[in-house]
Amino acid sequence: MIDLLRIKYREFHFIKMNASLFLLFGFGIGRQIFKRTTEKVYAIWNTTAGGDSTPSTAGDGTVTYWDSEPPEAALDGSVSTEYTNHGICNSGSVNSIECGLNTGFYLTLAVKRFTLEFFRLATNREAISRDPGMITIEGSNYNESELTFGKSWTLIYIGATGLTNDPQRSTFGMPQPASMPLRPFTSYRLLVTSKRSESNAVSYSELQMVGVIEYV
Ligand SMILES: [Ca+2]
Repeated sequence: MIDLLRIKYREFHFIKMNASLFLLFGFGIGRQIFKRTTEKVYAIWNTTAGGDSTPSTAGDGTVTYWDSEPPEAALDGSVSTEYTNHGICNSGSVNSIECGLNTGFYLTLAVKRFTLEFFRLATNREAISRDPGMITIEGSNYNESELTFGKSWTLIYIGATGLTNDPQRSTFGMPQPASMPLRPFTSYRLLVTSKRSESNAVSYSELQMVGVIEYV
């Protein structure tokens, strides 16, 4: 009897959770969660919205992301894996509010085009101080080879990540709507412009993008 009650309790919360997602995202009218397949994800640092992309490499010094926490980890569907970039700092830096800012990633989607309507960002596993606070998201329909140039990008979101109130570790924050008018793009670029507090990096486990997918 107790086990049956436990199952019913879990079912209630499962239905409640999905009802919330339905209200937030309006599933069922053509919107889907983007799922990365074979897309190459380019790590970048020292980059601002509208500016040229500067490549970031794996390592533990300045200009690097952790080798075991690459940008692909922010698009693998799991909140147990994360992307950590030091930006102007390194793994041994004194904690600073600047470390990891103006870092991020971009990718060209394998699908034909994607219109971003909402997104959610998920926290990293352990370091609350590394949580992104403000970000920019840009879209582009230029060829992949031209995406290092700032002129190829169109700003479609500038604002909060939805993590102002800590949702706990490895957990999605509040959904954030993309700016109007909504437009389809083949590529997306995310940059972190502020974070919660002093630390030696910026780190987040997942970017979940919800919108309308046009297939090839
Ligand atoms: Ca992940």
